[in-house]
Amino acid sequence: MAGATTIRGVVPHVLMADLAEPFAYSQAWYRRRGAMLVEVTTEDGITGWGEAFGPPELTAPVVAWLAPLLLGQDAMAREAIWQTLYNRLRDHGQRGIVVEAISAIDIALWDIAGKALGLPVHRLLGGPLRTEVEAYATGFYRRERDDHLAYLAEEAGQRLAEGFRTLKLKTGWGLAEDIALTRGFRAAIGPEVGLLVDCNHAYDAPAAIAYGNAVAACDIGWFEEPVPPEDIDGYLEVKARQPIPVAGGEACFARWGFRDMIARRAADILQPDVAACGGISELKKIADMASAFGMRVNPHVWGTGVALAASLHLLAVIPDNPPGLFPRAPLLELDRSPHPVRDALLEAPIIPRGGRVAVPQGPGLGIAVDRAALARFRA
Ligand code: SMN
Ligand code: MG
Repeated sequence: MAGATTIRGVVPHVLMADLAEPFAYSQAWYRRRGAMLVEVTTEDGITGWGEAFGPPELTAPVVAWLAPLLLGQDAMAREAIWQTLYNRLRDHGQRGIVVEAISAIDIALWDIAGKALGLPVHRLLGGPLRTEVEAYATGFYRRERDDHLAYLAEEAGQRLAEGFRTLKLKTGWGLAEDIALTRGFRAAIGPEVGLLVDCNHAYDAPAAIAYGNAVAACDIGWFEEPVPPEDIDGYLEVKARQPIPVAGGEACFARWGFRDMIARRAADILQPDVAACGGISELKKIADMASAFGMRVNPHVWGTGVALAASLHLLAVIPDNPPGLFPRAPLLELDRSPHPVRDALLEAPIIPRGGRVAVPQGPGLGIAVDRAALARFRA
């Protein structure tokens, strides 16, 4: 069926930049940082943008492989297209790189739908419930230095001066070191600042339980990815045997990947990433499942302004859990670690004010990609 919103082009863009100072999380060092953006264009000249989490060099070929399935389809048929793409690679996909590539395409189709209708994505989703969200600051990575507590405390001072009220510390450097670092960091930031910790599944269940009990007095809001994402029984043990609420989900994919986490109540807080879990369409379904089970949803966000904007539109409609006059609204994850591509990509960057971020109000994702930045960082 040919029409105005018929898809005419699907182009993956691989962008990459060197970092001035390498940093590590518990699984790897980063010396470069990149992005994989998908540009989908229609017959009537609308351009939609999407983004995939995960290594750009791996997700881009999957998008290129899927592109022929999209050409000639109606971009408004997001749900039908999602099912076509997922089903076509189900026997070889279901998670990881494949679902990340589908996520980027789905986000671009929502951008197109909003632009075609002249409405921001959160209004297509039936929102907004809220027009701005409180952000927590992600960063606090390990650097190639020895004075870890000193540079982390300095970084904390910068974030607090910017208005953030909650900080997420990276751990996973060994149990004894993590306990000392967590206590030292809490002492450095004082008792009033919100503190979250994320070890990126550096522990098994006994180590995670030992850590959680050892830092019980540090008033930690959540303990993120205590054990590997495949170990649901490990999550349940950690939840039962240490006092900190458990978070996870940035390495879970699609409704089926979250089904067991939710049905077994393996975490207190779910963290689907819009650029990984299957896009805006799939994150909404996951959030609705979580709502039915009374679980909090705080999306994981780690990309450029494209993924950030998509996350903000979802944050505008994720239900309060539970609702009430004084609900606990979901938090935005705002990565403040260096990312040259992210910083240059949008014509008008999305910036926090007083630790809060406004949901974009323009049509679609409500952002404009700077073509000069695309050219500058092309890998
Ligand atoms: C994270 C995400 C992506 C790469 C490294 C670390 C982190 C987070 O777990 O939650 O932001
Ligand atoms: Mg994490």
